[in-house]
Amino acid sequence: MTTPFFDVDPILFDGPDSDNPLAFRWYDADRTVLGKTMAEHLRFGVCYWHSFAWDGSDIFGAGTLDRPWNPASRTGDAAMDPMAAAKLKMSAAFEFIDKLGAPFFSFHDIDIAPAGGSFAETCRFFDEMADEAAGHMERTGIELLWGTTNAFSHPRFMAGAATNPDPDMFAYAAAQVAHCMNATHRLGGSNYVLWGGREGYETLLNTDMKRELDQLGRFMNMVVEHKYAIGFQGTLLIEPKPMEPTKHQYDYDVATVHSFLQTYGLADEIKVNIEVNHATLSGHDFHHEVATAVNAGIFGSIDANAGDDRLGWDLDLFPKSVEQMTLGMLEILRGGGFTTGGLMFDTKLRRQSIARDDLFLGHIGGMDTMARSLLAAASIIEDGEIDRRRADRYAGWSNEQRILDGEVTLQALHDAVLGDETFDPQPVSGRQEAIEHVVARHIERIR
Ligand code: XUL
Ligand code: CO
Repeated sequence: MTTPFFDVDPILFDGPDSDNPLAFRWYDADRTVLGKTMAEHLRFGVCYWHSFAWDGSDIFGAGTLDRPWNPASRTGDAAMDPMAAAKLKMSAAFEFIDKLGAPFFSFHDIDIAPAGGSFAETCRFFDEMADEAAGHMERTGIELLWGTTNAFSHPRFMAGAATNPDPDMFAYAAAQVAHCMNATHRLGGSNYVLWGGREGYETLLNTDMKRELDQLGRFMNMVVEHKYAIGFQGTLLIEPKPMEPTKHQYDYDVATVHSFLQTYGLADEIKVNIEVNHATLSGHDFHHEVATAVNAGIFGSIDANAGDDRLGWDLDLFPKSVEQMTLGMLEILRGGGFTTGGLMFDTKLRRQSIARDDLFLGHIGGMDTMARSLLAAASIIEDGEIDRRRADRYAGWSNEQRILDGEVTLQALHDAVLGDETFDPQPVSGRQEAIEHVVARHIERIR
């Protein structure tokens, strides 16, 4: 056993009245809610990149965080052998996830292993670190929610990966994805995520959008073919995002991804990984994105985080708004909950949060926000008033199903309205304020 990195004891549930910042007030893993435990509903995961790979830098300044394995961080040791650094990082990551009590983790290929001098050497490093992860998983019982490929940070991908004008870059990204999918399969991953980091454009003046979308469609079909070739049982997920880093990203939002999947014959093969702050960036509410995915039958998993009302860049903050997340959890529960997906904290500390236990405080706050939101959403569902009010708004349709069944023409409706002089439908209140009061009451009263 290596020396612990975090001077923190395992995090326990201590109840809503607790003042202990290193305890859960709402996340009680074994508590039953709507017939399942909280742990089964929420399926929490910790991401490797922001929590362990990120150095604390922003576009104006250098790495502030205490990450001895990362030479670009404040305490980084440039002399450390890269594989020794990767192993130190991994033991700290598993120590953290284990003490936090999250059942899952996720990684990009480049988060867990250093780059080699060639693709073959990079693959050797990566495979050794995947084996190392298997050992930690075996020892702790932590499982892999998803693996993913970083085909956006290296300069070779500056003009995209699958959508790159150069087929050699497409080939490089394909090789990387195949290798990372194989490792995700070996590690028993529940999902494989594809975020189109630079699959988009800066200007149409130099971009053939139709060609790039066709390239992306072929790439995703190759990913599906590979899934079957290796027998991977997990779910493939695309993560929508409207912009950042490129001015326009092709996977703009859930509806755009659904249309892309339909166009390229992939709608039964790939689902979505919805990120809360990406929803905000696309001009949608988080719960809108969840409901859109559920309606389309492509709801998969969540990257749970938040933005900031006054800062534009994708900040990936830990979620704090119980109201925002209650509305999201309500749509997740209405959709039947997670199957292979879960709640991944694709989140970052603030650049000034440099104490080692800050990482615990961020995750505990996020998990409590989600647990409290689950309780509020479950309470809304059990109570039934909101669902009743919603159903009531459409009650008139129960006598008019034939319109929707195609038995009535536009002309027939015209003739019927024209022929009935007493026909004068009256508007009724949407009762939005009343329903918002109901939501507030549930949030206030849950315990
Ligand atoms: C970027 C983002 C990624 C994906 C995985 O905005 O969310 O970290 O979750 O590549
Ligand atoms: Co994400």
